[in-house]
Amino acid sequence: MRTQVVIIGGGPSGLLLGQLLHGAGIEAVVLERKTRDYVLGRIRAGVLERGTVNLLKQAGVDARLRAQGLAHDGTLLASEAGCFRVDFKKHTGETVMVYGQTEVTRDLYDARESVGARTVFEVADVAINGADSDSPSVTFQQDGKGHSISCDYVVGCDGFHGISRKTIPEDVRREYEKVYPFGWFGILSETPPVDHELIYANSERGFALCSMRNANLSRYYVQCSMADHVDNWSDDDFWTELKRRLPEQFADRLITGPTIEKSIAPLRSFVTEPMRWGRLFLCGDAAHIVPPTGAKGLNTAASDVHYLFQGLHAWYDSGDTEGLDHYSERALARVWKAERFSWWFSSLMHRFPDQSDFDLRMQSAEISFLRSNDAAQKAFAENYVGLPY
Ligand code: RFL
Ligand code: PHB
Repeated sequence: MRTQVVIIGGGPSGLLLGQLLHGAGIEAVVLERKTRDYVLGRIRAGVLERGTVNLLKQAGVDARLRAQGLAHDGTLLASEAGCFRVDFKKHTGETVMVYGQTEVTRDLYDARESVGARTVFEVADVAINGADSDSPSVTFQQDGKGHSISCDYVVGCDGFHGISRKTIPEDVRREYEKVYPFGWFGILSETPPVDHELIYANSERGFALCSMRNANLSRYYVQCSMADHVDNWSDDDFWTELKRRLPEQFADRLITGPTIEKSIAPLRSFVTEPMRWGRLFLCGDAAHIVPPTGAKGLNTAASDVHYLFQGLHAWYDSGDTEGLDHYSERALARVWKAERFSWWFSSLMHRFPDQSDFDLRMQSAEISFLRSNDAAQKAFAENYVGLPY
């Protein structure tokens, strides 16, 4: 079999790229290791930058997002010293959209199906061959049978644990990593959110975040040890811990209920360079990971897709290789800025096991500076709503 682009991974980056390529008349096959239901069962990101929303619009998959997404023009930051708001709209003129990754992915799968684009689920043993030649191919197993697709380009959208990044030889690849000494325990519950905006809280018991998916679906997180396990926490334990980490005015009005999902996620900063090797390109979590503080993971995946789509479109349209030649450099320039913001915001809001009294004072001084300084709030707002592409 032959196609123009093989996309490995049917998460948000692979699906979004596939849909944009389809719109430009470029044929792509998406290979996904899991089932559609499994992919849609993963609860992940919740906040979309303007750039991500625009790309979804460009891909023709923004109808439900426009109807059901919640536009937020600020966020609350809490600490022992009190609570304050950063106004995105005032500082940048922009808002962010609260709309879950699960819904983005569902919209993309539905759009793919409605145009008859090909997604192959439950593939195994995916391997990329000849990425450094002019005629790459991808082999895989499905239903116990071997398959091979030859193509012009291969795009690795297969997440942090995928095979694409590891296809780039070790002497070409350079990796940068920081693993944080804690995780986030997240729950979903069919309860009204405690506030109409997100609350990021730095408390002496550790970080907490109040987020949401809609008017009757809340998403809450508390910082936890990576040695912890979801089964160690009853719903009551979770709600009690969350309330202890929130300012009183929110703890008092928090509406609790049964949780419908519980998971623990590790926190990691990771970047691999370059994001291109021959005819293989990496997008999203396959190339980089951020800690979730600031919600940059999915949005950085979307900006990669933007740069790569521009490059592929120009190449198929006119043979212009400029966009493909500069893809890695352009994507990485933005990735590193998102890495910086996520690392800084994570460092500001969490309790670290080895934090000295001096470190704690530095954290409070930085929060206090952010609270009182307009320029600092503007810088925060610019990063939160998303740096320009
Ligand atoms: P994904 O979503 O991981 O999708 C990759 C897809 O590739 C498939 N795959 C393969 N398919 C074929 N062959 C193989 N060999 C394959 N290996 C893997 C996988 O099954 C999967 O379907 O990467 P993508 O598309 O780049 O999207 C990136 C985002 O998912 C990610 O950045 C965010 O979800 C990160 N993230 C969060 N970001 C936020 O902004 N806010 C959050 O609250 C947030 N929570 C999270 C997260 C990531 C998590 N992970 C990865 C552990 C919570 C978790 C648990
Ligand atoms: C979420 O709603 O899951 C969410 C929101 C903001 C973040 C991280 C996660 O910074």
